Order: sequence, then structure tokens, then C-alpha cells
Amino acid sequence: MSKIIISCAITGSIHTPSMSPHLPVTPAAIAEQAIGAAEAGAAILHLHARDPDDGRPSADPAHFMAFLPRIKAGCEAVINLSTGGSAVMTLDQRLAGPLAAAPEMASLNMGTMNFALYPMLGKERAWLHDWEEPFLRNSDDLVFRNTPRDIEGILRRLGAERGARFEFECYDVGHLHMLAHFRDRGLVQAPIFIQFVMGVLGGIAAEPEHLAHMKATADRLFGDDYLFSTLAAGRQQMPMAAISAGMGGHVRVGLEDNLFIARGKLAESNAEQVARVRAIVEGMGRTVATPDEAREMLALKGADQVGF
Ligand code: KMH
Ligand code: ZN
Repeated sequence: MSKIIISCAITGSIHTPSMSPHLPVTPAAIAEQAIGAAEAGAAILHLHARDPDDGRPSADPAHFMAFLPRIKAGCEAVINLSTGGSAVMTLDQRLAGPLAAAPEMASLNMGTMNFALYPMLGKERAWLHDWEEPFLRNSDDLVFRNTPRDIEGILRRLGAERGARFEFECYDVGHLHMLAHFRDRGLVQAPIFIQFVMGVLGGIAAEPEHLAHMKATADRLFGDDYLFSTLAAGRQQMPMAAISAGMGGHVRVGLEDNLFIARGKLAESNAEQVARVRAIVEGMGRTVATPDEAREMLALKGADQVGF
């Protein structure tokens, strides 16, 4: 089996500041946790930005630029910027930061879908900011949009024009077929890095049978032209990562996807989750890829070719 790439998604746009004091929201905290995750073994850092004043999801270039140079100076890890941003943003808002930064990698969600976060409201909390509760509550009417035209635009503007390669986020089996469609149109080339995204309400659930079917479908559609990684939102994060590693795949962890390190125990940092998944996959006999090994496996343009 090839070396295993650990991705770490540092802050995301799903969890809100009141849910964990360890969720990084300021540029200094995002940079510090990103560098810590890289030191613990993450080869790829998946990054969203936030407004430092209130922790609200942001894709403002200024908010990205407040931490990207620091992370680049502090570690060798591949920087992967989200083009998903937050489902409450327009496409232009979501792309503003990634277009300005021209990163080595960017995420690309392979379809339009429901993105229901409101079940996280279940617990009584004292909210730190007044945007948090309505943000979650209104997700019962929230559509994450990426039409084929949107996807084509992202592939052209970030990929063809700026040299980024993609973390293709596939939240359901249909997204794999959409990816194959773009491969057939010549807009996506090998090596194709697929992230199986499981456990978002609106996408496929985090169940081993679903992962087996996603992999079997991807094998049929992409053969030797792809690598897969798995992320599971919430409690299934580590079990699904272990299954992915056992199937020869790669893994993603991080506070974007899950705030906990054990049942009822908040992770104190992203690095803690990276260290945990690293111990699991090394215990299974896998060897962790360095950032440069990940660059070679994914045919990335190099850290000296970015816009920050
Ligand atoms: N938040 C995750 C479920 C993106 O940033 O483009 C998927 C994600 C999407 O990381
Ligand atoms: Zn993300």
C-alpha cells in the first residue's frame, strides 16, 4: 500500500465558536493549530477563514491572508483552501479568497445538496455570538449550491488558470458520477483525489457499507486514476478513518468535521486528532506521507507557486 496522506481540516464553517473553546477562529489561533497539526503528521491542511471579530465563516481574502503566510512560514504542509466556504455565501464570495491565494489545492464539492446543521441545536448552550443560533436554525432551509456550471467555473478558474488541484468532495454516489462526467469532458485529470464525505445530513451517512459502495463505484469509474480519502462528520470520524486506512485509502480529521476526541470529551486541538489517527494508521502498518510525498502523489504545483 502507498503511504497514507493525513489531511486536517482546521476550523471549517459548520461548528460555531460556542460549541468548543478549542475551535480556532482568530488568525493567530488558526495558524498555530494548523502548524501544530502539520507537526503531528498532517500533510495537507484544509482551511476556511473566519471573521476574527465574531468567528463567523468568511472567505474574504483579507481574512485568509491574515494566516496563510504564517502557516506557510511555519510548516511544509500543503495548503488546501475550501471553495465550499459556507452554504450561506454566494459563489463569488466563496471563491474570493481561493482565487486571490491560488493555493496548491482547493476543495470542490461535486453537487448541490441540502446541508442540515440544525440537529446540532439539540443541546442548550450559552451563545457567545448572536449569529450562531439563527445560522444553525435556518439550515433547515439551506441549499449548498454547486451546479455543473459552478463546478466547471471553479475547475477553469482555480484549476486551469491558477494551477490548483482538487480535493473532490463527494457526499453521495451521484457525486462520483458527476466527477466522472467532468473527467470525460477533459476538465479533470489523474491523479484524482476524492474525499468521501460521510455523515452530513443531506449526504450519505457514515456507515461502512456506504463506504464500501462508494469505493467500489469509484474503482469502476476511475480505476487506477484516483486516490481516495474519507472524512466522517461527528462521532464516526475515527472509526471511518480506520476503515478507510484499512481499505488502502487516506484519511481526513480535524475540528471542521468533529469537535471531540472521545465520547463527551472535546479535542483540545487539531493536533490531538492528527496524533490519534496517526497512531491508529501506524498501528495498522501504514506509513504516513510527508508533505512532499503528498505533493508527488497528487501532482501538485509546489509551495513556491502560490499567491501568498
Ligand atoms: N465541511 C465538510 C463536510 C468544503 O470545505 O468545501 C466538507 C468540506 C467542504 O470541507
Ligand atoms: Zn471545508
